Amino acid sequence: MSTGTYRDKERDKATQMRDAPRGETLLQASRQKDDGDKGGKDAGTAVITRTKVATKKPAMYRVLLLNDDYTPMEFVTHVLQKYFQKALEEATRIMLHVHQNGVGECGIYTFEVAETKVTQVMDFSRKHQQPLQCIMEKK
Ligand code: TYC
Repeated sequence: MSTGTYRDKERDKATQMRDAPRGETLLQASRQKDDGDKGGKDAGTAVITRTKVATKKPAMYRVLLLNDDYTPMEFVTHVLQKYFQKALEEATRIMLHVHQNGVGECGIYTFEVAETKVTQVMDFSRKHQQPLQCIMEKK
């Protein structure tokens, strides 16, 4: 059950989207055709149901690394390679961007993938006693 935090609500939404039926009824038209004086009970009754497949792009989230004065540069590039599938050159570029600007983007993902990455990086940093911070924000 949701405890009502922003994070819980976003997770509920993501789950609902995943489990929602794919079709959505847009029009249900029922037409009573005049059957003149023939007196037929249900003669000329038509039910037309048109169904449109409702496709909706999922909300996307940026995963960001924050700079600090303590975490070694090599640790950050390792994190970018291990959890964000970056090659060493790209990992180094992102790490230096964070080092110089205070914050930088590691990738853009759906809510549940972004949340998993943040948790993985935070757990890994804590395990290695580094203060590195990883956050997510809605695009
Ligand atoms: N500023 C850190 C240093 O000089 C390196 C660093 C880069 C730390 C990026 C965190 O997200 C970070 N050792």
